Amino acid sequence: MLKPLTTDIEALKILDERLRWLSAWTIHHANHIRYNDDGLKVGGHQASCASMTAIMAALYFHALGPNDRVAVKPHAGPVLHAIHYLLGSQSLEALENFRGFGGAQSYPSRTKDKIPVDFSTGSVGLGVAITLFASLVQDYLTAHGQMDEADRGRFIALIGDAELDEGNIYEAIIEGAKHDVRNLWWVVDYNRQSLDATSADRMFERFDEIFQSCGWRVVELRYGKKLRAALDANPKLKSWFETLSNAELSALHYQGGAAWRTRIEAAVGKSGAAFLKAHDDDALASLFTDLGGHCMETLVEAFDAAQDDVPTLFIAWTIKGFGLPFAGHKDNHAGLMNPTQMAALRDATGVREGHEWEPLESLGDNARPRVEALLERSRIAREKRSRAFAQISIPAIPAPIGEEQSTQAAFGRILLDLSKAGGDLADRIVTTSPDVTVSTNLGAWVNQRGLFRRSGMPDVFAKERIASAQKWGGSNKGQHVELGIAESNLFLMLAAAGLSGDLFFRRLFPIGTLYDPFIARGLDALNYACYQDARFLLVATPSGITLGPEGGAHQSINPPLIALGQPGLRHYEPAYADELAAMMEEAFRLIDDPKGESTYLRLSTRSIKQAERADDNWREGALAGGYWLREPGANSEAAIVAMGAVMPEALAAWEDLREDIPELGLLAVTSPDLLHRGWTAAQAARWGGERKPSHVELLLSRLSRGAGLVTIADAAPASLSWLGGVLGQRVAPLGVENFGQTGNLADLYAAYRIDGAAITEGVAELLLPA
Ligand SMILES: Cc1ncc(C[n+]2csc(CCOP(=O)(O)OP(=O)(O)O)c2C)c(N)n1
Ligand SMILES: [Mg+2]
Repeated sequence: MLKPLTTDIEALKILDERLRWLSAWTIHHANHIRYNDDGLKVGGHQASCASMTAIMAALYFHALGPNDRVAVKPHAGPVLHAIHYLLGSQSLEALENFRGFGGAQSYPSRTKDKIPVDFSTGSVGLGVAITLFASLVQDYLTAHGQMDEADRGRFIALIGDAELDEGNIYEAIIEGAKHDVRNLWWVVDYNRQSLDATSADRMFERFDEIFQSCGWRVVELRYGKKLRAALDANPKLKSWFETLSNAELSALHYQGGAAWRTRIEAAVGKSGAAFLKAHDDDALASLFTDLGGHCMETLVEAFDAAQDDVPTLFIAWTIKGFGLPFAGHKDNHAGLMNPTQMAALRDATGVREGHEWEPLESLGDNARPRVEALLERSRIAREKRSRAFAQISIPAIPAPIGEEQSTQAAFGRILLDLSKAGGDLADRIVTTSPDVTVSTNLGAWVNQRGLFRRSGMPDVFAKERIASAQKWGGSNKGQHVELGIAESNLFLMLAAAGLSGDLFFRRLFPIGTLYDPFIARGLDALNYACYQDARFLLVATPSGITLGPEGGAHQSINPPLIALGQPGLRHYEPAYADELAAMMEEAFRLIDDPKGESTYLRLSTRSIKQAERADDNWREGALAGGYWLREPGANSEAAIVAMGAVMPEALAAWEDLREDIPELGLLAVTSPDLLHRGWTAAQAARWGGERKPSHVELLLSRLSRGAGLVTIADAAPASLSWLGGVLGQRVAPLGVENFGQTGNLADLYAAYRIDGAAITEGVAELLLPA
């Protein structure tokens, strides 16, 4: 049932026009007015903004509720800033400094922008899909009684039509269908143009079918009221109009009334005569721009009609650059109006020269209070909220007992023990995995805590009494979200769950598991999660060539390097179970620390003899990135530097060489990432006058200046070889630079030269006189 139209459509139209003006002006100011001292193009997307000002006005000033959250298409960032400027939550300085240092960001950014940004966007497709996972997290929280039903909101993505080519969107809706997601509105700004040109025609017909088969309602807003009436009155004209290709339609929008007339005359002949007579060229141009996405009545009606929780895709037809001189031109994506064109737009909008930034400039006495009333109503709903942290006490996590263990098995044990012990942390942990739950050792945890399914899922095998180690029943109290094999979805799920404190005021402790090599599959989504400062624990296992016979395409080499270059993600690579326990405790603490970050644990299936500890002194070093597993002698000339699963080889080589080189040390690196960060931070601090050596400098200064380091890891050798640069020590880097061969460990380690013999040779070479 349609809700009656109580909305002040006229006031919304005024706001639409204001948004078009202010977004264009903000970009113009940054490009043509602000002093540019380096000559670099500033840029901005006036056409992409103009395309969706009506949609955004209808949403922000009419349809959005206080708990609704929106991902705005990156290139409409200036419209979002304009909205907040009108609402009083964006400053003039930030707009004047659009795309400048500290100013309003090019693309909406949660962490860098001062206005409330619900989801950062920029890499197209990701902002769309995260809304789906945020909705899933909301369902999770309400089902678990951690969030009030009354605080539920809707998740909205404003999408560019070309953005729909991003495959991650389809991975997301497939996953969403399995979980019966709801409370989603995705609004496509269907301007039929991408960056390069007009977009291909054929595929778009299919999009609605794809969405519908995933359980979505598809609402096409093709026509505005006026255009629909005109075309309905003239069926021939309508069928001709509907055969126009994207390129033809865009070209006509650009060319204007006279071109429409010529084409209509040629296409429908006499049956169009009366219609053409009734419209002069200007009226024709204006009528044909009355597409659904520019017609306020149509938009408001459509949003009002979709008040249930069925996920809904709105396809709103628009014109890229609507109302601007390059409307419809295929090259307008990064097009900027020149000063003359800008002045014409200013005059047409009724803005006086010199008053360009006035929010409600030149509004008459009649319109002003009505527009102000709309703004006032929306203001309450759009305030920036502070981030919420759980502030729970993270319990000490004891190391699992066992003389021989793999870090992967220890991970499973730690979670199982946590679950059994219960408590705040265990209740707030949510695990997720793309179909590798069992093989990454999450199984015991899932047996304890269950799968999350909003509407329940029977464990058929258990019911039939078929023996299985794994329970596989779902309920709305389960704490594991099982995903299909789509690593991009894993990272988007971690992003959404990792923002639960920000979005829902309830911090979860998300843990995601996958095989280490497949991080690469979801890398942009991982980066996207970190960019928004989502907090989670990523457990990647197995890793390296140490998985032996499993081999081949499952071997991972470069993730430590990826982690080294990824802000917001701390890499730990433990060799022993006690290190892992300390790291997990630290990772949970970091999730809940306003200044914390996410953690990536690179684990292994190799069972190794555990370290005998005389005390706890190793712990602090292990958390800081490394510690001396075997102390070097005074002024030592050499050290073995090893990370993770190859520690037994390093220890054995150390034992062998000790007789000849009694001062030889063995440095266990637990995080090249932290060592490197500490090194550069200490250097930066020195320039500021603070002289405090970093952890890695302290570690390496135990050796002589000219000492040699043999570095070894089951990873790219560059993960550790940089250590030679810290104090200028020489390095023999061992590691894996090739992959794809199966084999047992001895064969593989020998072939790739990460065995004891290679270490011995490396040490010998470094100690031999040149
Ligand atoms: C992952 C990714 N690839 C490429 C780009 C560069 N890019 C920015 S916008 C755009 C085209 C967008 O077209 P559309 O989604 O239709 O948006 P419009 O500007 O037409 O509204 C491209 C290719 C990007 N931002 N992200
Ligand atoms: Mg487009």
